[in-house]
Amino acid sequence: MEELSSKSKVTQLEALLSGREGERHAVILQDFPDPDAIACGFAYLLLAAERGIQAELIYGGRISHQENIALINLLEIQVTEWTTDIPANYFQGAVFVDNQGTTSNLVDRLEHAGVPVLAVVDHHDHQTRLNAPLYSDIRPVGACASIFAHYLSEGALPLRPSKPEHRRLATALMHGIISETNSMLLAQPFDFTAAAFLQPFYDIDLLMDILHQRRSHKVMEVIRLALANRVIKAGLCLSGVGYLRGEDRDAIPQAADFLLTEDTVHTAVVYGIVSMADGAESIHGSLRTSRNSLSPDAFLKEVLGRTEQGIFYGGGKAGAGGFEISLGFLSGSDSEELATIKWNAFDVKIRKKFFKKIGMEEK
Ligand SMILES: [Mn+2]
Repeated sequence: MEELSSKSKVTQLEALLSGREGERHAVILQDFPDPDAIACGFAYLLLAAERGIQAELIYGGRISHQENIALINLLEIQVTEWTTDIPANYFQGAVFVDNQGTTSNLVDRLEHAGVPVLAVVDHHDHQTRLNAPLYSDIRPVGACASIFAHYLSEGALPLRPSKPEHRRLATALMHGIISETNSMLLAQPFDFTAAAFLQPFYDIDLLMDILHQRRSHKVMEVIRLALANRVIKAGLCLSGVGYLRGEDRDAIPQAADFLLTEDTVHTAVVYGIVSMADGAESIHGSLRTSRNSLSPDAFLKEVLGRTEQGIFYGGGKAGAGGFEISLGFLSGSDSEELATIKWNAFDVKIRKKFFKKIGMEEK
C-alpha cells in the first residue's frame, strides 16, 4: 500500500471530499504552527472551498515566530488558537496537516466531541496517536507543503495566476518548502519538482517580504544564552536556555539552527522551560542535525522515552526533531530559589540522558 503513486493518492483525496458539501472541517496544525503547516492548512482550505466545504485552521498553542506572524498577515490566512472545548457537531471532520496528532493538544478535545479523523497528510515519521483516519498520506519528503503542491499539480485545484488567492497559496507553499528544507539544502527531488510547479504562480515580492523578517530582541537573547550555556561532546551540542514565555517558544528552534552552524557540531539540541499564560509549564526542546545517519525521531524516542500514557515525549523527521515534557504538578514556582532548583534538576537530567545515549557520560 505504501507504494501507491501520488496520482492515486490525489484521486483518493478527491473521493474523500466528494459529497461533503456543506460540511465544516477542522484543520489541525501543531500547537506551535510553522510555515510548512500553515501553508498546508491554507491549501486544504482552498481545496475544500472548491468543493463547498468550509475549513477552519485551528491550533492549540501559540504562534510565536515573527516570520510566521508576517506570513499569516501578509498572506491573509486566518488561523485561530482554539482555547475552549470543541462543541459537539460543530465540525464534521478533522484533518491533520504536517502532524499526526502527537504535537497537538486538541486531539483529546476532538475525540471528546466525537469528531472523526478524515485525513492525515504529513512528512514526519509514522506516529500511532490517531485512530484509523479515512485518508492518510505520510511520506518522508522535505516539506509537507510539497505534498500539497503535488496535489495541486495533479489537478486537485487548478491554479490560475490571475486569482489573488491562488497566488497567495503558491507563495505560502513555496515559503513552507523553503523554510522547511533549510533553503532547499535538505530538499529532495520531490520538493524541487513541487517548487518548480509553484514557480509561475507565487509572488516573489511577497515571498521576499516574508523571508526577510528580522529576529526579535528576545530571540537574540535566547540565542546568546544558548551559546553561553552550550556543552559539546563528540559533536553533540546541548544547551539549556532556562525559562521562556509561550510567545517566545519559537526562539528554541532558531537557537538550535544557530548552534548547528558551529564547525565541530553535527547535532544541536536546545531546550527550555516554557510557561504558558495559564501557568502550565513544560520543557520544550528542538533538535537539529546535519548527520544523515542520525534519525531525530528514533534518537529522541530512545533518549527520552514515553509518558505514563505511552506517548513519546519527542519525535521528528529527517534533520530535525522536537520534544515536549509537561511538568504537571511541578508547574509554577513560588520563589526564584525554587525556580532555579527546578531548572537545574531538569537541565542536569536532560544532559545526562543525551550524553549517556552517545556514550559520553557526564561526571
Ligand atoms: Mn513540516
